[in-house]
Amino acid sequence: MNPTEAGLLLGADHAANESLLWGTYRPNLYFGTRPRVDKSLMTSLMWFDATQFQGFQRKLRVHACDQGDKINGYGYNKHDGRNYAKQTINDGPSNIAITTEFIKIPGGQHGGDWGVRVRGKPMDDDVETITSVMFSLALEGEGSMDIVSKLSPEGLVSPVRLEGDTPELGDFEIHIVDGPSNEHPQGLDQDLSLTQWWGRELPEGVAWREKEIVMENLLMSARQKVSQGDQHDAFERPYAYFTLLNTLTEENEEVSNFYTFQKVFSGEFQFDVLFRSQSSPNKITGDSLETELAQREKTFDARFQEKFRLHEKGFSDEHVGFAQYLLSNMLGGIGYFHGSSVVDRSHHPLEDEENFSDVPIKAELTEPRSLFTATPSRPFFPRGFYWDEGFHELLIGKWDNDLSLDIIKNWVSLIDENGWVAREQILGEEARSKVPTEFQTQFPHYANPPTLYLAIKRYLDRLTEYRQENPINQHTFMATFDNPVLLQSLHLESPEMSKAWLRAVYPKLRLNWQWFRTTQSADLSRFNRKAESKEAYRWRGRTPNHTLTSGLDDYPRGEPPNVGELHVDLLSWMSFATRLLKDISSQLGPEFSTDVQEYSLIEKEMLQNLELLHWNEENQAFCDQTVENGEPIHVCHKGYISIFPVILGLLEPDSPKVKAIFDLIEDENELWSPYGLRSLSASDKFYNTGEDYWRGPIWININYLTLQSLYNNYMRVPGPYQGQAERIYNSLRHNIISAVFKDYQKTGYVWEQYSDKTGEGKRSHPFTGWTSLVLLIMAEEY
Ligand code: 6A9
Repeated sequence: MNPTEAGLLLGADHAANESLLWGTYRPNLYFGTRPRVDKSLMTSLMWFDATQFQGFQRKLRVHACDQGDKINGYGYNKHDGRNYAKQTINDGPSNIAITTEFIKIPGGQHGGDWGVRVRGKPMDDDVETITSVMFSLALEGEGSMDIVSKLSPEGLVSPVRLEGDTPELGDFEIHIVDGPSNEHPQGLDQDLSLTQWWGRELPEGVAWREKEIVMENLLMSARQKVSQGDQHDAFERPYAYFTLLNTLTEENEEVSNFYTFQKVFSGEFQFDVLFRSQSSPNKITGDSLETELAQREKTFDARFQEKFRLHEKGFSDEHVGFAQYLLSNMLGGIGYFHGSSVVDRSHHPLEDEENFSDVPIKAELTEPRSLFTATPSRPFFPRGFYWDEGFHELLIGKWDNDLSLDIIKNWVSLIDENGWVAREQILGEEARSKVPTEFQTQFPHYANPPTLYLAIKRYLDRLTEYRQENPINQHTFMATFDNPVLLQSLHLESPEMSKAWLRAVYPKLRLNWQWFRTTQSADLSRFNRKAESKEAYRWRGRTPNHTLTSGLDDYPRGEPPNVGELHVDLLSWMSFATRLLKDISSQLGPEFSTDVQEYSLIEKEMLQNLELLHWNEENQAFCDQTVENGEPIHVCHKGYISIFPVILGLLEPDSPKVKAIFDLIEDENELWSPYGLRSLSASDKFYNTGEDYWRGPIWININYLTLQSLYNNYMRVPGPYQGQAERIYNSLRHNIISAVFKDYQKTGYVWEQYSDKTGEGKRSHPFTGWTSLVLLIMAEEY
């Protein structure tokens, strides 16, 4: 990289960090903010229904997203990934619909200001509703933070004010401001029209447990108050008892790094939390928050319309609302994670696994790492997954190119010196708390499909498109650094920037590809197999009935697992990855031409072997191989893996094998269902058996791959099966959109997978990772 390019990259990273410093980067919580700093200020919202004494325990759980809270639908209805977000949480059990509306105002040297307006509205007006709402602020790492409002045991007068500073955030103020017409029930010795508060000095690393910490205080407080007075009253008016102990006074001031502010409301309510950076030129106020919220909603709607043009495709306003929900939750699912993970490095990276045990031998905590990533599901999997992320970036990249490049670069930086990146990124204790121990350990010889390359290819496609539409004046782009709107397309606009970005990520990508080729290769010489070259692959890390590394967990394979297996999905991924690297490296400049040639050659070898090793004439499908009684044989379980060579566009449009795969797809006794393609053929003996995870249910990521391939490779390219491709495309697209939309209207959620029998959502929800690709399917953006 020459100095100019390096300078440009740094400049862009600095600029990106400014506009992406703060965000709703704690997606595991209903609402929480943090900056992209390893240890800094973290905020979060929690609440409970304060009308019932017994209900308290369950109700305070409303903090981290949890299916057990029985919320009747929640999620972002609008989120632009940078400056604006609006979420609704329909908490039926507490009879309150809560909205969180968030904006950022960029400017200054520390990521600008932000504000959130929290509102509550009883869902049923006839039911008495008292809601206790808390907002916590926790400071980790260096810095300090103090309440500067006048302290009194009855409570704090609005606006509550805090001041603080940290190395990364500089000096800041936080204001917590009451809305104009809140009503409050009667307290005991505290005045519930004022804000209750509690502060404490926490040791490093425990702030993420804010819910338990606050709950403990509330229980203690309630116990103390009950013991002093009338038990009956406590049952009648629990809201007056479960209030924070305002222990600090001006005389007795302690240093705290953790504060919680509590407000007890009757009926409807509203309050704002405003974060003001000392260095910001335009300080946020309640009034500017109000005006900006209205303005930004309009801007969001207009930009959404411009990007996806759904009305023009015949979709209704309801569909557009649904589509905005999909995009917004993908963006609202973006988080910043930091901490160590558990890795077992005792296995040799080339381990051949003769005895197939993945029992951790020497699981160790790694050095802490950070990751900025989208997540598959806020309540269930609020962390990064390698192959999920490639899918996420297809949507994010379409909406905000540079945000997506930032995330991809983050992932690429996690690829280690051997080319390995862990499939699941469980960074830090908070992330680990969600994963049973036996699932925490990552192994450096385990893979996961390399989908990130696809996201990068889509970036190249956008570049090409952009250059065709906008001939570039190479010398004017520097000016865009000062312009936050243009900033969002810097890497698109500037050839230097895009080349520098590609050159920065390329070496690690190549290393990752080389890691795949060495660690996941299969040994063809051991068994008598006809092949043109040595290009054949096998997923490491198999256990009986599972191939978690493939991403298709319980999809049936050869049993028992053995070193003679060849996996058709992996060779397909490898062919695809090699082709994409060829495309990427050919953009880098003439010095990379030997790489380009190498990819070209290997791609050819892979494609030849794909047909030689994996095509099964009798079944007219692509199949795995295994070894039985010393002989290699095909294991055919028709389903997603049989169609990989077509859905990754590896077969020529006039290949008769394409026709065979199309027939398999269209057959109702095999993959076709009225709601999308099922993962395993209805006529396979394992269909709907065992855990039934990838043995029948419909997954949107694979359906998306199918649609994009039909559209890009088979339907608009002349060939004998063009008509069939178009027919499949149209009905599959229609089926997927109708099923997911209908279920969203019914349940308020989108789901991890869908039933091939009823079209109903199944398992984790909301699951707004790759299921959100339905938006790209609606918009036909492939
Ligand atoms: C393990 C919970 C008994 C499974 O979306 C993330 C991944 C996908 O990458 C993968 O293809 N999901 C799919 O098969 C969710 C994985 C969650 C792992 C959690 C611990 C076990 O509880």
